[in-house]
Amino acid sequence: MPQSLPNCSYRVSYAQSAPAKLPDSTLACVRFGRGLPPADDPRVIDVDLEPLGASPPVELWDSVLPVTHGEQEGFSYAENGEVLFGCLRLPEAELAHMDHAAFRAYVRMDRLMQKLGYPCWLRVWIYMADITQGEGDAERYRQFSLGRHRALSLKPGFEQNLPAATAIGSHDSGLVIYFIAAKSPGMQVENPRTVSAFRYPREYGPRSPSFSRATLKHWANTTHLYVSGTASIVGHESRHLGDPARQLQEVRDNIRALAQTALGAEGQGHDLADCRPLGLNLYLRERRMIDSLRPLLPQLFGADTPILCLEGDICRKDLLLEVEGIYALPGDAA
Ligand code: 3EB
Repeated sequence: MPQSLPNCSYRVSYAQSAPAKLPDSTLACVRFGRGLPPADDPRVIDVDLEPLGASPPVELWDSVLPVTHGEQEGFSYAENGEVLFGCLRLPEAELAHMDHAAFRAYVRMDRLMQKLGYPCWLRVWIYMADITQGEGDAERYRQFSLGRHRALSLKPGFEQNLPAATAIGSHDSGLVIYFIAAKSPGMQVENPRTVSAFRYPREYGPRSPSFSRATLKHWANTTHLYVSGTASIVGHESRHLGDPARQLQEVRDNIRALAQTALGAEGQGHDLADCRPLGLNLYLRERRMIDSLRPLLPQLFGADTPILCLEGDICRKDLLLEVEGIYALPGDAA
């Protein structure tokens, strides 16, 4: 059989439900929803955020190379020689000191990556219950950021090598962290319209959130831009308080600025509209916002863009929504 060179060792797709039995080629199967029946495959990652509307709530990461999967260091993981997918779940009982829990989680993540030979972080997803519970510096999210910073700042130059991230409040209890890592580094991309999160002023917490706005990664024959959870922030301030439609527009402008920065670094004179979205997630603080926002989605993010809408808390109380996703830069053959 003629073999064509794959553009990339994995594919992302969406489904209405998870396959009854995952094929050997699955790296990860992320199921969004509440009250899901338990799965017995460690590659299934359950995130208890309610999907809104008809969006297919299952994200499948499928490999074109042989996959090894298992459990180590408390993580479930799957790898294919190019990319490592890892997942850690912490029950509420282990989160009494969120700063310490975050520190330990990041140290363990790093240990797993080193051990399996994927030392380079690309992207991390963090879902925790009650993300904005607690006042001032005692807020869970701020305590999480404190511990994450303590772990990541152990490495010299860490602010030039931060993973893209999403941090969203989930519903039931506990913490789920999953991540992708590679054998060689991606490139951190920051947004000229917003202050880098790792340089936020003190008012947002005792230590700033250690994540990049996006990571750009060259694969065999394509380049992927992993866009962090992007909110209606300009400079370091939340914009358009109380107005979800204008927040969504500001988010699009931020994602466009990120894409332009990434494309500029690649020496490409393209725009966001030339990039191919593999999929976006839209997180809404209040589910009722979906009705007014849905008509805006095609015009802001493209008519054919798969968008999964989820009800979830944003980690700043004045923000109503956030968008994250993956884009393939122009020039791949797919
Ligand atoms: C922001 O830009 C909004 O702490 O990992 C977005 C994505 C946000 C990731 C994180 C936080 C994080 O500050 C919040």
